[in-house]
Amino acid sequence: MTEAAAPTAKHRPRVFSGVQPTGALTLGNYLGALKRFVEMQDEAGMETIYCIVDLHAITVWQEPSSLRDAIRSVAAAYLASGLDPARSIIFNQSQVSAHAELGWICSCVVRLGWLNRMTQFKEKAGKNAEAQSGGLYMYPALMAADILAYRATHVPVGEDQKQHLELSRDIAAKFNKDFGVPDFFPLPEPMIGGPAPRVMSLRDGTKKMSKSDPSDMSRINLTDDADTIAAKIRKAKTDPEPLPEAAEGLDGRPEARNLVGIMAALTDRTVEQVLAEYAGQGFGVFKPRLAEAAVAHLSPITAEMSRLMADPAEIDRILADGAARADAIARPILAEVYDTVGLLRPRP
Ligand code: AQP
Repeated sequence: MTEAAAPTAKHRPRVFSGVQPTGALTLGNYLGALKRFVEMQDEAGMETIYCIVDLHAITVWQEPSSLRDAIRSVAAAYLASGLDPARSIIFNQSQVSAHAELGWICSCVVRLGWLNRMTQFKEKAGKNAEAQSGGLYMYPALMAADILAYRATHVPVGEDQKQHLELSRDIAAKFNKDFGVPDFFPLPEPMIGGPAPRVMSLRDGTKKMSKSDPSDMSRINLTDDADTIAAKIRKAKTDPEPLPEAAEGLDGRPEARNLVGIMAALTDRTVEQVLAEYAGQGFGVFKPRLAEAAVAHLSPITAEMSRLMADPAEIDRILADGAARADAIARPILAEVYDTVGLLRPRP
C-alpha cells in the first residue's frame, strides 16, 4: 500500500474519493474502493469525504430514473459497507456546485496532450471516439476538481484510476506554478493497495471487473444473492493446474491470480498466506471455499443495502446533510481560487 504522510505539512490530512452511480457496484468497486474507504475512515487524524460522482456518471447516457436509483444505491452501499455519516462526509457530487465550477477551471489548466494520453478514455470510447461526449474526454479534469475542491491529500482508488490521479497531481502542480502560488493545492497522494488493487473479470483474467461489462457473469454484484455468487464463482474461468506454493507461480495465470487475490482481500490475508493454505489444491477445492468467503463477507452488506433502500427519504436526508458539510469546506477554497485566477465576484 502507498502509505504516506500528508504531502505537505501545510495541508491537513484529508481523504477524498468517489464512485460513479453507473449501475450495481461490483466486488471490484468494493475491494478496490469501498473497503479501503472504511479503513481510512478509521485512521486517526484523517478527515474523510466520500462522494457519489453523479456528474461523472452522465458522461455516458444514463436513463434519468435509473440514475436516481443508482445514486441512492451507491449511498446505501457506502453505508452498508461501514461508512458512518457521523465520521465521514457522504454526499452526491451534483449537490455541491464547487465541483462543476472548479471543474471548468481545471479544464482550462489541463493540456489536450495530457488528456490524449488517458487510456481509460481510449478503452471506453473504443473505435468510436468521435461519437463520445465531450464530458467523457474531460472526465479527468472534473476528477481533479473533485479532489482539489477540498485540498484533499489522500485518494484511495483502485489501480485503474492511477493514471487519472497522476493527471490530478499534474493539474494541481500546473495551477500552483502558473499562478505563482506554491502549495496552494497539495499534490494528492494515491492510496492504491491491498492484495486486490485490480479485480479482474471472472470470464477473462486480463480484463478489469466492471459494472458496465455487458456480461453479468463477469462480475459479482453487491446485490447478488448467495446462490448467484456461488454459481458465478463455480463458472469462473480458470486453468487446470493446481495452485502454486509461491506468488511467482501465478505468473502467466491471470485467472488463478485473480481468484487468489480476491480470496486474500476478502479474508484480510496476503496472497502468500492464501497460497500457504491451498498450494497443490485444484480449483475444485478452492472455488467452493472462495464462494463461502465471498458470501460470508458480502451477504451482511447486501442485506443492509436492501434495508436502507426501503427508506429512500432517509438516504436523501443523509446526502443533503453531507452536501451541506462538503459545501462548507469547498466554498471558501473556491473563493480563494477565484481570487487567485483574477475572477471578480462579490465576497459573500
Ligand atoms: N475491477 C476493479 N478492481 C479494483 N478497483 C476497481 N474500481 C473499479 N473497478 C475496479 C475502483 O472503484 C472505484 C469507483 O470506480 P468508478 O465507479 O468511479 O468507475 P470505474 O473505475 O470506471 O469502475 P467500473 O466499475 O468499471 O465502472 P464503469 O463500468 O461505470 O466504468 C474507483 O476507485 C476504481 O478504481
